[in-house]
Amino acid sequence: MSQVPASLLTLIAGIVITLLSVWVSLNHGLLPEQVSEQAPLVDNLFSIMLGIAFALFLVVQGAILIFVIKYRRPPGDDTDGVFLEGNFPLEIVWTAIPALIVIGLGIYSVDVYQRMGGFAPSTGMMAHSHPSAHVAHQPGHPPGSAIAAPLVADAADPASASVMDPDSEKAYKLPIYGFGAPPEAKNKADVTVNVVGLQYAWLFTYPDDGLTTGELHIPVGKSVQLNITAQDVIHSLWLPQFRLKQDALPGEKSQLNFVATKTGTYPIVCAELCGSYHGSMRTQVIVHTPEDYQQWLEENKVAQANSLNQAIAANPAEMSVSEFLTPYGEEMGINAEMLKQLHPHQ
Ligand SMILES: [Cu+2]
Repeated sequence: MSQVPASLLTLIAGIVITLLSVWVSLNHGLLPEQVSEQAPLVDNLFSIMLGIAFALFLVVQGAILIFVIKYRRPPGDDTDGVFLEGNFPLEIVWTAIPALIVIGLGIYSVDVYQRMGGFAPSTGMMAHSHPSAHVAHQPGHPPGSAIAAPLVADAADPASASVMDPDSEKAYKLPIYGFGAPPEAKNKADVTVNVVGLQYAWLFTYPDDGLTTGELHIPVGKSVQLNITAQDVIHSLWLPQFRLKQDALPGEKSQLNFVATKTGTYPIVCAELCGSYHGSMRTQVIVHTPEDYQQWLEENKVAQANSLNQAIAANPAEMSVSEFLTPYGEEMGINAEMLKQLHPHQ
C-alpha cells in the first residue's frame, strides 16, 4: 500500500467517484413519469444537480472517514495535534470549483427556463383571441340560474376579463408570470383553459367552448395554454408529472404553456398552504387522445347546456329549503324524513 503514490490513489478515487456520480444521476429513479415535452428539460437539470451533489457528498464524507481512521490518536499519545498554516493554492482550488459549478448550473437553468418559454413576451394575449367568441361563450349563465351563477361568474371573471379579453388595455400592459409560449411556438395555443384557484378547489373554464369543469381535460400532443388566477388567496397549480408549477395570484395573471406527451390521468395539487383544507385541494388532469378530447368537449357542452336549462326551470327562490335540498340529499343518502328533522319548520 505504501508503494502506491498518493497522486495515483487520488486519480483512481476521482475516476471511481465520477463513475458512481454519473450512474446515480442517470439511475436515481426519484422522479415520477414524464408526461410533458417540458419535463425532460427539468429532469436533466435535476439529474445533473443530483450527480454533482452525490460526488461532493462522497468527496467530503470520504475525506472525513479517511482522516478519522488514518490520523486517529495513537494509544499513549497525549500531545497536541500538528498546527497547520493555511494553504493558499488549496483555498483557491476549493473556492474556484464550487464557483464554477454554481455559475455553470445558473447558465444551464436559465437556458432551461428560456426553452420552457420563461422569457416569452407574456402579454397574455399571443395571437389567439376571438373577441366575439369570448363574449358569446362566456361561461354563460342566464339570469335566474341562481345555483351555479355566482360561483362561476365570479370565478371566471378575473381570468376572462383581463387575461382573455384582447380589448382590455390591461391585458397588454400588465406583466404575466409563468411560462409563456416557447420561442419556437409562434402561433396560438391549440387549447386555452382559464384556471381559477379558490379555497379549496380548481375551476377550469374553456372560453372557446363555454365549458366549466373541476378537472382539467386536455388533448395529447397539442399546445395548451393555462391562464391562471386566484379568487381569494395565493394558490399554486402543481402538475408533478408535467414538471410544472405556477402560483395562482389574486388580482394577477400567470400562465403555463406546455404540450402533454402521454394520455392518462395525473394528479393536480395545490402547492401553496392556502387554508385549513389546503390538503384537500386536489384534482386531476386527464390527457385524452385528440379524438377523445373532441368527444369529451361535445358531450359536456350538451350536458352543461341541459343542466343550465334545468337550473332556470327550477327557481330556487320559490322553493322551500326541503324542496331545494331534497335532490342533493338523495345524492348524499339523506331522505326526506331526515331533512324534515333537520329543518323542522319547513
Ligand atoms: Cu390552494
